[in-house]
Amino acid sequence: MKKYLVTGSYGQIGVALIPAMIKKYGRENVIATGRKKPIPLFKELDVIYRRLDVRDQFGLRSLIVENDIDIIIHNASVLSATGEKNPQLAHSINFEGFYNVLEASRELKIEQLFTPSSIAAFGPTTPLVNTPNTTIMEPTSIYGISKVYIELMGNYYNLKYGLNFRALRYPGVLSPEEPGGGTTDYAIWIFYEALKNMKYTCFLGADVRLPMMMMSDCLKSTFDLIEADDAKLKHRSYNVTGMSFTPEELANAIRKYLPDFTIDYEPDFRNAIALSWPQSLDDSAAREEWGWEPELPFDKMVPAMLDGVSQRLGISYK
Ligand code: AKB
Repeated sequence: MKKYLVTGSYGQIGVALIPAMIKKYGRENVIATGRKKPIPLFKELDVIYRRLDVRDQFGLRSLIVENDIDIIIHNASVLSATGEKNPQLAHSINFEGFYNVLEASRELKIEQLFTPSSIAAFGPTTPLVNTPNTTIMEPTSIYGISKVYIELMGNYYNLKYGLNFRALRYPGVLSPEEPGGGTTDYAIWIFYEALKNMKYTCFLGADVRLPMMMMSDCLKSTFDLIEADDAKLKHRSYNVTGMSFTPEELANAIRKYLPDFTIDYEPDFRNAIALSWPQSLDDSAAREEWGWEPELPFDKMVPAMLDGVSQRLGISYK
């Protein structure tokens, strides 16, 4: 069995990924790391958790060596909205942190480095409808620029040093867990506010269409790419998507379950970020090269989110 190290393990994706990895690979083979104290869920599951700031290259290398790590999943990142509030923090974590992980992976001969990229790697000059896997990438957010850096450096280390680098351009990822610092987060908060207050004020405009996927599909794509046969891969970074919708379409779908739900719109700086991102993605490269196929469509996502969020809030809506 391989040994895995996960950075940024208590983020929205990490809290779903770590339990799924433990189930798949065994508790003793998954080392979760992060800058803060372990979250209660990790204590409950007896997760092996080590404190790590990815900017600390010595701490990172010690963990890799002491735990005999084979594969790194590098999730630590400042997301789009937080990044615009603090570009300097985003630069130090997203650029310097990634460079440390990349260099440690090369020097310590890590078998595979997986890092999420994002739809944020695209920008206003990209064709924004059915965005191809290979196209213009001129993002305007610090987060998006860091994702282009990650993709290009990962590809460079693959060509120059043979590092087995792989990345997925995640769209907005939907799960009942509370998200933090992203632009696509509205599509989760809307469920919290609908269930608690029957109304939501959206920070994006009514017609801003963005690609999204359910967490189960995000985890599926991650495991599928990590386990894909290298000989089949013609790219290092892949578009993946599950659905695309606007806030208004999502509100209409929620109304089928909560007829009294209302939404209004007060677009802020995140609206401009969202307008510079793809509305939908062409994920045919992932489908053709490693068999990617999403499982959860829009009409199943809405009741799944209502069930999940209502459970977390202890509110019954049926
Ligand atoms: C964000 O909104 O910043 C993230 C992303 C799309 O990468 N969810």
